[in-house]
Amino acid sequence: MSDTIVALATPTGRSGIGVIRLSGEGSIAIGRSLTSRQEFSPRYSHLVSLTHPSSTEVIDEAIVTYFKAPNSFTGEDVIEISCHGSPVLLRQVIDVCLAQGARMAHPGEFSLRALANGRMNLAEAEAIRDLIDSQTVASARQAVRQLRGEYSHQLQPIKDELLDVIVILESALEFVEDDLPETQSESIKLRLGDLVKEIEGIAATFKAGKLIRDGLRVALVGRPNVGKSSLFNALLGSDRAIVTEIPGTTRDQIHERFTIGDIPISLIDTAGLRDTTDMVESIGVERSRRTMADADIVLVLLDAAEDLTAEDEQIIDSVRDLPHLIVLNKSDKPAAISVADLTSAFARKASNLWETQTALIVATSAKTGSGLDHLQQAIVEPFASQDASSNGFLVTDARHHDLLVRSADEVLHSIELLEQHQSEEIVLIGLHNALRYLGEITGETTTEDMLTRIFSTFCIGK
Ligand SMILES: Nc1nc2c(ncn2[C@@H]2O[C@H](COP(=O)(O)OP(=O)(O)OP(=O)(O)O)[C@@H](O)[C@H]2O)c(=O)[nH]1
Ligand SMILES: [Mg+2]
Repeated sequence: MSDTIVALATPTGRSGIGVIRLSGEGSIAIGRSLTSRQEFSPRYSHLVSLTHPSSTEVIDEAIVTYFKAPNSFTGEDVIEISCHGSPVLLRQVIDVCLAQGARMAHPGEFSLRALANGRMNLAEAEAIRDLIDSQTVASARQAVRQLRGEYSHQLQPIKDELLDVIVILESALEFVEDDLPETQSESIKLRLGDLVKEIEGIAATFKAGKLIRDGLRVALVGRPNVGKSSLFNALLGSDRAIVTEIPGTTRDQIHERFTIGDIPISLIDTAGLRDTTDMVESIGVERSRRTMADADIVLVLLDAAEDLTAEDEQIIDSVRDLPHLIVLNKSDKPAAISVADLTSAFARKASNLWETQTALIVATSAKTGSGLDHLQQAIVEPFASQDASSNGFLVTDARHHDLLVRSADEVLHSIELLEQHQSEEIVLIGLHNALRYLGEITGETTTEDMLTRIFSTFCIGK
């Protein structure tokens, strides 16, 4: 018998309603002990007075809904109690549930039980987590697709095809004395080659999928006073960071989130980079350097109204091997440097300093807002997916991506072994691995249906 778990299903804090969820065999008994009601009809809302079991004190008026096993989210008896959303009250109700024999649920434990009871597969359970965590409409949409079983939908034909090939090779192993006939071996190689393309095609959507789910970390760096905090505020559309004309205003980093199109952006304002004897500022400078290394893209700000300084050059040099953009800010002021000047400076120095790439340069004014659209496009462009083959379904999870890549590698390796005329036994190892990796995405064990498939091709009596 599984123990009964309880948790608050809505966020902590004050709200109109707060929902407490119980799952397990003891749920219904706990529901009874909290109310004067003895029977709950499944899937009906019952308006009840919640009372403390040890006294007759009424705690709240609530709606109780009973989901009878196995027709519930977890597959067990589930009771949902919708109370008024007072943290004090909700705590009290949970305490009563605990006193009546429930225990606090671990994170994700309701979904885990749903998985254990076959109510959903692993990819679907992961989709629930992603849906709750999603930061944009696009990532929520992907999670819903995955939740509705689209993974199985995408992977099933691939798994079927892989199984077919496995069956042929297993049968050959069993019945054929010599090697596979050349024609059959050729056709198997072709079929496996197509499979590799299909698996790799799905895996390739991860670039776009990761982008809409996790987004990008974008760091603003530059020497003091070039307008990092001003640009930070302008991109967010709020006066979040302190801006003054005093160099060294920003001491600590500030993170804020916003979106560019469908892509969540975590924007980081940093302390201006310079040699300083000020203790606090130098810690800030050290942090800025670390942030640069961790960012998906670094925006190096320059002041368009001042000549390039040695500090600017040092900063540009330090991001040379990192993905970065050069932002020529304060472009509303009379220009001391222009995009054209900088481009030719880069070209001149191409042999030594900025040799690896022609940096993209964008002119902006944090003051007037000019160039901000262009900058936003330039930030996301290198990450946007060029591949349109995905029919809209995207792999968003690194675990799934890893399994797809490993699966494709195994199939590729098997093709190589076939080409070397290795025995079916050896070729099959990789194909079984590939199938297992695909099965791990949805969390199923494929062994049993594989056996059924294989034996169904055997003749009676064998
Ligand atoms: N004209 C003009 N002034 C700007 C622009 N961007 C920033 N400024 C001014 O430049 C000064 C410095 O701006 P900040 O945003 O504090 O600069 P910062 O790079 O964050 O500076 P530190 O935090 O000291 O490293 C302020 O007086 C801003 O008003 C711009 O695009 N045009
Ligand atoms: Mg600043």
